[in-house]
Amino acid sequence: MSTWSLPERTLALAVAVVVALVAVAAPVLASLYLARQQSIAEQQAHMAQLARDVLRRSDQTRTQLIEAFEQMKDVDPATPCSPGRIRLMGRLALVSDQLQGLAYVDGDRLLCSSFGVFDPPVPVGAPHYRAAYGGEVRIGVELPAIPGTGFILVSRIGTGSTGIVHPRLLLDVLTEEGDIAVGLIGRSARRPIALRGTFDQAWLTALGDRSAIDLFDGDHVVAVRRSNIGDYVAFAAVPAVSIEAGLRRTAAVLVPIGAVAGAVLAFAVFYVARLQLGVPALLKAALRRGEIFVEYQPVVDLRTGAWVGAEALVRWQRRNGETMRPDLFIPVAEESGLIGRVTEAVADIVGREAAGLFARQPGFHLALNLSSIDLASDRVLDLLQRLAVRTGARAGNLVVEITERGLVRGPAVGSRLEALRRSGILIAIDDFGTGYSSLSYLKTLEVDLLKIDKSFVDTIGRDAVTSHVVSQIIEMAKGLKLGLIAEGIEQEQQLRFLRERGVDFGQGWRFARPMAFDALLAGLEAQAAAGPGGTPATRSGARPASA
Ligand code: G
Ligand code: G
Ligand code: MN
Repeated sequence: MSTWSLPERTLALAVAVVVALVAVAAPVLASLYLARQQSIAEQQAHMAQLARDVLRRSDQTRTQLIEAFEQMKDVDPATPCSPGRIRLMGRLALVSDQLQGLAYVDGDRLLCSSFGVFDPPVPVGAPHYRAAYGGEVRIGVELPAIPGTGFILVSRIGTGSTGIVHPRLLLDVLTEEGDIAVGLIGRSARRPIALRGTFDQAWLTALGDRSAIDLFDGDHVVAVRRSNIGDYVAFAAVPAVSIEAGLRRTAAVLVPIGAVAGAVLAFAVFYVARLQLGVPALLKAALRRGEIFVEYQPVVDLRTGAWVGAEALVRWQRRNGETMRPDLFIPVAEESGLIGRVTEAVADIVGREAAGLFARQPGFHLALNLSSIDLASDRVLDLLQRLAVRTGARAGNLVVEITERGLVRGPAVGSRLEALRRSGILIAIDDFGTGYSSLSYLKTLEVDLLKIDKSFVDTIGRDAVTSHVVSQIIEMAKGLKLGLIAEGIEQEQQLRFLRERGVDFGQGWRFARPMAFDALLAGLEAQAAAGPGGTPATRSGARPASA
């Protein structure tokens, strides 16, 4: 039994709601996080692939340029554009798949190329930069008759031999991936040679002296690869927003599912919580409105089958028809301080329904369940004495059932029980065997009856070990001269087992279910026509009503 106070319960339930929300939110957030990590990792690999492709093409181009320069090196500076030279350049361009053409540059003028002599010469300006390994690079040079394309011109220093490179050829690594930037960057000059999209100098800085880096700077997923042979690096970058677009699609599926699951879970927890917290208020109203009533389950003499007594069991049916189970609301009543009023209500109902009962049924007994909290107060004595007066009870007609747990509540309980016994009320230990299983209190406390819990009776004929425990309980009770009532008898086999071992009394659906008082009375009268009954046997100190 839980002994939490109301604020503690409220706190616990608030925690439960929070836990439920976290339980749903955490996997959703975690999977979004993982999806993001996964997608960054995928993009990173993709960018590295693209950068490597650009680099491979650029290295190829460089190699072909150097080969061509080798072929062109025996130039006669007097006739750099002779028909023989132009044919040579044409042949070299033809065998190269990366070079658009070859040319001869004098100063800042392009005199001729594999396409022919330029007349007048084409001004190409000064080189944009000089590569670290010897080579002058001009970028974005337009050639006559091919407007709109900025070619890359690479010249071998001091020779005028020049290669013409189409920038798209270097970057021709992707099909239709709109927002991916790729480029070839002159490393020491820190200048783009060929570029599609935008380039951030910081990426080159991040590369430093390393030959490769993969980075995610928050805005872009970037891969930079340095050439082993040339003074340039290739990079590819994709903006984070396009990753987020993919994530949004994932989130668009995950988040609603998570939100719905979370809402359902939180609502369920909240509903249960409210119901739990609301029970004391509902119970108060129920006590006021008379939604509480009592059913009586007969206790039978196992040898004769006669009804010798009955246990009063509290019932609560709400106006909407819902029945509340006592094993659920009794603990709540105990926690919220309402158990005293429940006990009073039960005693009051029993007193009314069973008024004068024992005058007509002197050998019968009625049992009430008491909570340990009831035993902590003096009111319980008055309550039972009043009940005794109303029902016409004499010693042995009234029984109180207390659970084992209730019994170990301290010295006040012991003295209260003694006072009850002095006024002729029998004490039964309810649910025996399920509680503290320390039997010492049986010797120190004066009790009259043991009720063997249904869980033990259930094992008879099914579980040899536990049914052996039943036998031991029976022997011990006999040794202590306690009366025994077996609870929850449902089968003939259980009845036989218990009867053979000398158990006097029993309760269970095998005999009768809890019933209204009228039905109990009717049953008793029908039985009176057949023969006499009895009361539970008691130990020497207690006087059974039939004596
Ligand atoms: O028969 P039923 O399912 O209602 O019993 C459920 C539990 O509620 C049993 O453990 C029984 O002892 C307990 N109980 C039934 N009526 C009362 C009562 O009036 N007071 C107390 N304290 N417990 C009761
Ligand atoms: O007070 P106690 O814990 O003994 O409560 C008895 C409980 O056991 C009540 O809920 C009562 O309705 C229930 N009960 C009584 N006899 C039987 C029975 O034969 N089978 C089952 N399943 N329950 C029973
Ligand atoms: Mn009981």
